[in-house]
Amino acid sequence: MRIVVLTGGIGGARFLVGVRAHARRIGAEVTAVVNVGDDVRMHGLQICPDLDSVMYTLGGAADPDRGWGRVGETWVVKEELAKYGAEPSWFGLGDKDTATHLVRTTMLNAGYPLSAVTTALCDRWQPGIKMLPASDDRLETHVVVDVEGERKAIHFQEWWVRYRGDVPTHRFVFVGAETAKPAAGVLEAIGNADVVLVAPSNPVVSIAPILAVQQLKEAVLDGPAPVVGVSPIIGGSPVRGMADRCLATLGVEVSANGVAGLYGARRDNGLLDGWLVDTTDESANIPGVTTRAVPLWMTDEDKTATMVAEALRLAEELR
Ligand code: GDP
Ligand code: FO1
Ligand code: CA
Repeated sequence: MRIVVLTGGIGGARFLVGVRAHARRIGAEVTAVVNVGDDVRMHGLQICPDLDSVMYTLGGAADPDRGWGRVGETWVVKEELAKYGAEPSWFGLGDKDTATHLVRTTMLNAGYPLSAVTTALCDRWQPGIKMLPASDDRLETHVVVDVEGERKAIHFQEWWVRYRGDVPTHRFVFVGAETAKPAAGVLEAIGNADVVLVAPSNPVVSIAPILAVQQLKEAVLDGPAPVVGVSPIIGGSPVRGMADRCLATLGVEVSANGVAGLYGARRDNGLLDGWLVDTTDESANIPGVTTRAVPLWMTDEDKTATMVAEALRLAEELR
């Protein structure tokens, strides 16, 4: 069986730990198609937060509390940059993390596509699944906000890290989406998939930027595989992060139903055939989407693997 997972960073990475565990039990292959909308050039380095969250988490090097970056990280480079007054000083550039960005930026400057760079970095981390960026082209999430008395678009990282989303926010723009192509290997993976899972990632700034790559979205919608999503919202709020703030910006209800409605039913040219909601959201239902209530707390690998097994079972029923 070939499983493709559309994923963001922290939440998606934890989901992928369960997907990998279950895939090993049933002998399935896993390909993660990872959001690149968070990617940012800072201090001359190309930083890919969601790819790195997935790579470090599956490689066993992620800091579990912080959620992003490396366990045992130090911040000497960051402090030295601040002493030079090198902006942005609000972004947490870790020393260990900087080595990843240096290797990646060197390879990108040498002309390698991000997909090849990711494969090279994974050679060290051995994530145990195939990791692909959604696109090898520039695709950045920018956010239209009101700051210092003016309306402007800022990079997602500035919105998320500098402002913590705590500014009047009007919309999210996926810069480059009109021309971005699926990364090498993405269309093949989707075309060969037996099932496509949508990780319990932030629907607005993790999943939507992936689907903004038009040919990728079409490949999923027109592909042979059933699409089963997992709600990132339990009992009306996100388990962590700012998905509620993101959904509110879109005027979408912060609920499992609201997210499923945003994704849409496949029969109505939307994304979902199936939708897993938490047992506390039993009443969720979206016309055209088969909803199943199972425990959705990813508190450990086994619980997540059980949730993944449920998603695959639902996909089988929907085939
Ligand atoms: P990010 O890119 O680093 O923000 O990570 P993702 O977008 O991949 O995932 C963030 C989402 O994961 C948040 O909206 C959380 O609600 C969701 N999440 C985190 N932990 C859990 C969990 O245990 N269960 C579920 N269902 N969702 C979770
Ligand atoms: N998130 C923060 O909240 N604060 C930071 O200083 C920060 C630095 C950072 C550096 C590298 C990296 O790969 C991720 C980093 N993140 C940081 C997370 C990043 O903002 C992600 O885009 C969010 O977690 C949403 O996915
Ligand atoms: Ca992200």
